[in-house]
Amino acid sequence: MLSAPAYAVDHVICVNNPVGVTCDQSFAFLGTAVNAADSNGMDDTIVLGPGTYSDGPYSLKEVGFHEALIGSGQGATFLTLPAGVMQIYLNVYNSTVRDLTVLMNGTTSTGDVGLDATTSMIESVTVDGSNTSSATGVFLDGSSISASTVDMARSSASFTTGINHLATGSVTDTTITASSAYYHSISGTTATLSRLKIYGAFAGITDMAGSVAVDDTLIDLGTTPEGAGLAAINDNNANGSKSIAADHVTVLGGGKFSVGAGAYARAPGALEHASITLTNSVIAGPETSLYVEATNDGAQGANSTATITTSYSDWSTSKVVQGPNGTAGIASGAGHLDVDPGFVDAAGGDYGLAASSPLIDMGAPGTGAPTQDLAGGTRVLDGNGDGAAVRDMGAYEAPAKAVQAAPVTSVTPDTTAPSTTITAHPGKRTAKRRVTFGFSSNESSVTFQCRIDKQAWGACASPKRVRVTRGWHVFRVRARDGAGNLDATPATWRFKRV
Ligand SMILES: [Ca+2]
Ligand SMILES: [Ca+2]
Ligand SMILES: [Ca+2]
Repeated sequence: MLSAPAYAVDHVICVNNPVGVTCDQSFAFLGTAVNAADSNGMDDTIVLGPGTYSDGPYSLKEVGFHEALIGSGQGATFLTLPAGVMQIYLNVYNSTVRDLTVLMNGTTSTGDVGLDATTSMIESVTVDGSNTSSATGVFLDGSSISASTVDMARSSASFTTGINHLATGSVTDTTITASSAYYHSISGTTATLSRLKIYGAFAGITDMAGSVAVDDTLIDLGTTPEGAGLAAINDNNANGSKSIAADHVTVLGGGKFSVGAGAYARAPGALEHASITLTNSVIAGPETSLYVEATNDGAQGANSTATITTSYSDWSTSKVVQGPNGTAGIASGAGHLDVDPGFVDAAGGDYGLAASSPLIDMGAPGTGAPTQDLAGGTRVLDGNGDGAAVRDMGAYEAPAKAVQAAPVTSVTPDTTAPSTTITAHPGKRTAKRRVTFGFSSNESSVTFQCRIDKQAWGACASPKRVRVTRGWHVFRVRARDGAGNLDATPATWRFKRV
């Protein structure tokens, strides 16, 4: 991954007097600065003061060198253009872009792209295309973006795309709003998405080829019909596989015929394999939670396959469409719940888990990644106070709850006396000088007291041997339980030594 160059070693070009920067060269216009940087045979950092720059479009791409374009902050430094057709506001190659806003003109925006980045790193940038239609906010080719906002028109009629992502790269800590929020393509490449807030209409995350790994992300489809939160799909007769691995993703909203997660391998003239793995996730809004569809025309040499595998996730409905030459299936593993997620305040847009949520500590057991939730908070926490930290389902981890003391069970006082039974004794008439008694009680944990004739009660245990003189005798024994209750009717045996 490319890193931002240090000012000290770069050639610093200043535009419009940025504060606190030592400049090697200064210009009044950004267009002039970009032209200089693109042809000077060295790495450059262009630093922009606050203000609006509209003398582009800008293309920062000197082959063999790394360039950087750094503003004075989102909402302070604006790059914009007058209305025009099919224009790219900022085009960068092998560059870093940071701390600025690209403001897209909504007058004639069809085909426009706010920021087109190849093998570049975008950080803390806002692309505002909220008045556009049929436009794309950010085009990433082998590039990554973090801590940014891509704000396109969201209505289904606007046909906007938030981020179109080719090849390998990451999207992190970013909010995307568009009618179709995020696309990935290019076979054999993986895009890594973490901690995103996605407000879409037709589509949240769509993988057309290759793989997408997404974690700790919220996808809200609004009320648009036929939207899909997670879709592995390419209907263009393109062979190959598309797969999405979703962990801690929450899908909300969706109108008629909407789908939470859909794997589609249905292009007739292609051998397709579409798969989605859903773990620790929540499908709360769409009409059909999980949808798989597979078929082809029979001339592809094998079946097309569509598969969804879920575990430790909350979802309700599913649909399997298996046409000719298709293999479609849903594998529901351990930990499936079908419950109301119990959000903190869904109406107010807070999709954290309330303390009473049935999703708390119901995710996959064990530690490991991810270790942060969508809010950047710690995973894993003990949200139910049972002393064991287990991950929650969905994008947010509920706060830790203090471990509860073991419940105090109310004890009914023991007021029942034990009873005592003599189990062994001499005959009524015996010639023996020493006789033996055995005895027991109906309660355990008792002690015994014995008495012979008029002697005092004394502690004893079974068997008890007693020495007796000739004549009649009486042996008594009584049990005493742990609560101190004493048998009021001692067991008695009368006998005569002859
Ligand atoms: Ca240069
Ligand atoms: Ca938890
Ligand atoms: Ca717990």
